[in-house]
Amino acid sequence: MGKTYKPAKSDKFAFGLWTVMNRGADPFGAPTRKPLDPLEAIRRLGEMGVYGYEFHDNDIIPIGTPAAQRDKLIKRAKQIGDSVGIRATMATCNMFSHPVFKDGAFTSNSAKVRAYALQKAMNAIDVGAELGAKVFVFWGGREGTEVDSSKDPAVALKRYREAIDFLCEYVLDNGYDMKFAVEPKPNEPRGDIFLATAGSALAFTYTCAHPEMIGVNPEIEHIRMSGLNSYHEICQLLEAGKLFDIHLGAQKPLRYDQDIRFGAEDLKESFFVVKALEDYKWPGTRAFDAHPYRTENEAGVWDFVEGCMRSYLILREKVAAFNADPEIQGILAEINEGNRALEKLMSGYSRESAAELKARAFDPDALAKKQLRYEKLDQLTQELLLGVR
Ligand code: GCO
Ligand code: MN
Repeated sequence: MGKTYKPAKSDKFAFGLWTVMNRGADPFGAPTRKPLDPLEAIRRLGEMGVYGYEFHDNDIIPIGTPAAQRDKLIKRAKQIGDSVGIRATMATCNMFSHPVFKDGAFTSNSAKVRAYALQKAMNAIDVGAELGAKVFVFWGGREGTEVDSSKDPAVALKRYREAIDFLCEYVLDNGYDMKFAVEPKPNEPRGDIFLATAGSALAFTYTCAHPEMIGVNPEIEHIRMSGLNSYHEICQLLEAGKLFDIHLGAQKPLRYDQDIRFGAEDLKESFFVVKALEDYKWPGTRAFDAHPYRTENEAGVWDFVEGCMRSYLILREKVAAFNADPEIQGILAEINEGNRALEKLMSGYSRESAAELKARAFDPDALAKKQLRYEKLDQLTQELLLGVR
């Protein structure tokens, strides 16, 4: 009681500018909110305790903006950011809105479109560097197909890689302090999008010329759209040292991209995502990428912002309670049964360790008899989340 759950800059929350600028349009309906000026969005987010903002080139600088105006907009964004203590933490390139990208950007069948995409990406990287963003995301929303005869996915991925490799060299050549993160998504707006899951994006990074510069930006909604477990996907990236950014939001599984407020669906999975980020002391920003409901007016946009952060802070508190709960920790200790001698044997191959392991007598029937108290463990977790523990 009496807790405010007010975000501090040290909580390192971030929002995509496009999330609060979203006007509630969907494929069946027109916008329900007035346009929000990006500089105003930066100011308001900063005032609300948000640490960083993420942006597409065209969120701040519309296509075709003359150079002098571009410079002025960047300067204004910096000034406003400084005045309310918010910085650009991630930049990205919009390669999906303009009809030129209707059949892809880096994977388009047209060399001219691919070249334009590369040019646009370089310009966006320049803007990102000027505003101090250390992460640059590639969400290939249009990199995909509806018609499989139109594109060979192997060729498309080769083109994707060539573009990323080119841009890595561009970053290095310019001495920018910037890393890349690929954001996977299975579908929408394309029927099928290349690099559909965290695992496929992760594998792709290792095939690039500078794998150390490229990680993954998983989004909870995109993972759940495939019916997968966002906690598992995120932990795999953490373990591989490839979690370079994250997009937090909520989503019912196996549906269109609902992009709803963080914590609004599957609290338990959201809890475990927060637990992973906190337990591993992941240093990145806790970035939200979702949309206010279409039913909201301008005031509701800020309720959405506040709600995302409050849910994160409350879940973070629940993580601390989980980690300190004697009964929960007791069950965890009980199921994590160690054995020093065996662990040593398994920890690295040698002929001797292999021979010793093969000679050991195990009693699988006896081992199988141990009760694993997962009913109790999950119920305790549930009750902790429900606030009665
Ligand atoms: C989506 C995506 C986008 C990207 C963002 C960065 O709505 O499917 O999440 O929001 O994350 O546009 O390019
Ligand atoms: Mn996203």
